[in-house]
Amino acid sequence: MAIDYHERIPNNVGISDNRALQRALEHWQPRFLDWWREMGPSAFRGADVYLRTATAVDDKGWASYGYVNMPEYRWGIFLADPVPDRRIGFGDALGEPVWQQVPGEHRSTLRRLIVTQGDTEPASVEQQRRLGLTCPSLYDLRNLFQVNVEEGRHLWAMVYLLHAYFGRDGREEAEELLERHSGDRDKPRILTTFNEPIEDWLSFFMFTYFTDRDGRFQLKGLAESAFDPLSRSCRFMLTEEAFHMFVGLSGITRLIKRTLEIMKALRSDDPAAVRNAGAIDLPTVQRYINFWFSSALDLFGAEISSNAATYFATGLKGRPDEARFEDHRAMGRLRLELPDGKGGVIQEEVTMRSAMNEVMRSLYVKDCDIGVQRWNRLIREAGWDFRLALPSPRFRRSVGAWAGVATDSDGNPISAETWHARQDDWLPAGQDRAFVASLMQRVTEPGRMASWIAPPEGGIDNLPAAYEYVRLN
Ligand code: BYC
Ligand code: FE
Ligand code: FE
Repeated sequence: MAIDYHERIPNNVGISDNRALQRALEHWQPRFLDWWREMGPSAFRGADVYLRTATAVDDKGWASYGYVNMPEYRWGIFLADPVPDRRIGFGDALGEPVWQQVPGEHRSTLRRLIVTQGDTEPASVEQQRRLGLTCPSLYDLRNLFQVNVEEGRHLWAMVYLLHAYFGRDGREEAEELLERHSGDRDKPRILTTFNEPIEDWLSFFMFTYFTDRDGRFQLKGLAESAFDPLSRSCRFMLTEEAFHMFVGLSGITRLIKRTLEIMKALRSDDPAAVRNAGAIDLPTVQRYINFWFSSALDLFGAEISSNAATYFATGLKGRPDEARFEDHRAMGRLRLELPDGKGGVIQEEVTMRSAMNEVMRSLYVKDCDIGVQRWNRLIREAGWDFRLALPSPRFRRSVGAWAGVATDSDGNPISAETWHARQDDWLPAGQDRAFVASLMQRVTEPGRMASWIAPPEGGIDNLPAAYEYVRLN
């Protein structure tokens, strides 16, 4: 179905055929806009931003570009087209037709999954709200805002499902999605990572590289869901997520390129010298990787999880790209390495289904490593010995078997004293954050870049990098 932009809420799900649903969503819409004004991007209120808006949901030609004053962005409800005769692809109900309604017995579990997903979307906008004040270029500012409006739309996607399929409970949950706030003491966001402040652009690029990538994996799992409206929502969200991955990967890559230019000019990799020259030294980049990667790993849940086993068995949530797996019932077993509680490691074999979170996490770790290897190639080609690396998945965990177990960045258990003595080697310390903050100066002249980042290889929508992507007015 084509997207209808004449309606108050653009959509391709025919909400005007269901008056009660339309009214409920039109009631939520002004609350969303109030939230956006209060908790969304805090700078450049009157600016016109060169944004992409969805115009169709197929793979090709689904976007149009143009200047938008952000609160007037046309957020709406877009589902990917249905797959004819779609069947459940995994779990106990393998091969049965997918559901167009929520089965009563899965109602509360499914609602919880949708609420958890929905909660992350506005949370990320809240976390990023002050970054515009210190944008390194207009190009980057525009990309930040593009990510923000799309996360806003991802919230719409989950709110539609809550309103359309979960009755009164769903409407209440939709209200609460605007009442919890990132980092709020009384009403925080549900998952820990989404309560971490994002105060500088290095953190923003790390977040889009690592945290949005968790989003991609979770959305891929939910795109397999037997609940077809959820699957169709997530499939369309994934088309937008590709850009968020690009922002993270290209952002860190450009930052490293700039650092390598400075190191070449200085003929030195001395962090103090690199910092003096206005770039971010590679050991600092490594500490930010350690922080955001370990935080993102927690988002996959516990290594052994009966919740995860249930999601899989009942068809609520599959593995990313489920079709690529051989055994869609996942009847095998998996060997895990777990802490023994005495400073050592034990091997334990568990059912594959109960280890589903770990299966997803391992796929995610491999995907994260691809970018790290690309950055290392740049560093090697520039003639330096330094190498970036992902820390061990055991490192600094707050959820699951390794939660609270002190390890070094290679995952070897260490004493609490060693942890305290060495954590500043592994994680951004106050002075790292202060240094990075000192570089965050707003640059708004078209085509100019802040000192610490190289220009992009190209612009957006085939325009040059120096295009005026944001008109400040
Ligand atoms: N923080 O059985 P377990 C995105 C809780 S990102 C705090 O392993 P489960 C985006 C858990 O609730 C993708 N608590 O849990 C990115 C449980 O509590 P109870 C977001 C946590 O359910 C960037 C207990 O620990 N989407 O889209 O298997 C920008 C036991 O854990 C955390 C989803 O997450 C945590 N990190 O797994 C914008 C998909 N982790 O029941 C957007 C939907 C676990 O004991 N969510 N707990 O009180 C899920 O699939 C699952 O809820 C989780 C957790 C994988 C997150
Ligand atoms: Fe999202
Ligand atoms: Fe995203």
